[in-house]
Amino acid sequence: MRQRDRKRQLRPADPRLKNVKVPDLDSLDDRRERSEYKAMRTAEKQHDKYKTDAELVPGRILEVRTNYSFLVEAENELHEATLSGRLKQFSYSTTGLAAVGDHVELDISDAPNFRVENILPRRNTLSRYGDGRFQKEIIVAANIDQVVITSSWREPRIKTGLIDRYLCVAALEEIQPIIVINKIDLCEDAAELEQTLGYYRESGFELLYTSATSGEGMPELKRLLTDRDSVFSGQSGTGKSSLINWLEPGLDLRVASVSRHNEKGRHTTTQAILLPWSFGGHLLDTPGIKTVNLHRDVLEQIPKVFPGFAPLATQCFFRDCSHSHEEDCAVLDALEQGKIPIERYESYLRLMESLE
Ligand SMILES: Nc1nc2c(ncn2[C@@H]2O[C@H](COP(=O)(O)OP(=O)(O)OP(=O)(O)O)[C@@H](O)[C@H]2O)c(=O)[nH]1
Ligand SMILES: [Mg+2]
Ligand SMILES: [Zn+2]
Repeated sequence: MRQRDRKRQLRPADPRLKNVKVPDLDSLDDRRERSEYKAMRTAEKQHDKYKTDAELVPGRILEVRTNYSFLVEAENELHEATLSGRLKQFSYSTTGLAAVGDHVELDISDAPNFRVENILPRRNTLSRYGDGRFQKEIIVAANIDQVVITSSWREPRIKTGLIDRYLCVAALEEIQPIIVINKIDLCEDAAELEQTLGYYRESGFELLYTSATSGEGMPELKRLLTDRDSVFSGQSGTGKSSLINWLEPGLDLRVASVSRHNEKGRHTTTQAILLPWSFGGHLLDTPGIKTVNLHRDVLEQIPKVFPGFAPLATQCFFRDCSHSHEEDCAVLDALEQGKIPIERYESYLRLMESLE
């Protein structure tokens, strides 16, 4: 039998499958379209009739346990809640319907069976993308104020390319970035430190040198975190959990022992839970990442949002200047004058190349 005929024979004859609508796979590849679609469905759903006896209170998803069950904060209490049947029908999406940080309406009428009846539109999302063709989106958190880009000066050695990518993501999603360089106690050459990182401060970013061992820089970090919702992100072993434990000893998050952190590919933090600070606001500790993939859609925006380029890009002769071969390019001029370190410009080119 030819291969093609065999396939035909194997096709399922189940009549129930005939009317099943499968989501258009191409639309999964386009993030903007998808979020618009989601927002539209959410808006539609808002007009659906609720159960008449529903008693709705505002809440926030602190943890996504499965596609259908969550930890929700509402009226200053924590509740286990499930997705309402009405919303379940929309959750075919690969990424799930609800994300950590989502604002919801919680039906408390049938307590202790709490139901998430409505997911409100998101202000922003911090997402990761797979690097396959479809660049599957994984939402790390929604509706957050700031991302704490946590690097360590050594162990593991600082990767400024990663900081650049994070800063682009933050700019695109309008999330306030805070660059934290931890393990500053391991730094022996302050001049090298400043030479590597001073550019970020000069470009207007919040840049902190911290040590969870000596406490250096920690009061300043605490001040920036107070009353805001922050996501800690960065490579594994940079000290995200250690910083959080220093600030909020009661949490007692798991921290890698030095020997464990030397084993490659181990991640100490695995769960994503939005936790309240005792000094106001929330925190999300995330597992370490190796790289930050951006969605290819944003390629054209990178020349405008790459760290330090924003004020220059408006001065380039071409509005869509890619700062690579064009005449009258303010970025190339600044590079020539030594105002942009060559390392940053090379990092920019690498990022652009990776999105092409
Ligand atoms: N010398 C020094 N060591 C630190 C500092 N902060 C954390 N460490 C150590 O670095 C190791 C990793 O710390 P973690 O807090 O587990 O790092 P993490 O970023 O949460 O790692 P993942 O959860 O795997 O992403 C631990 O052995 C900490 O004791 C610091 O400021 N200085
Ligand atoms: Mg951790
Ligand atoms: Zn230019």
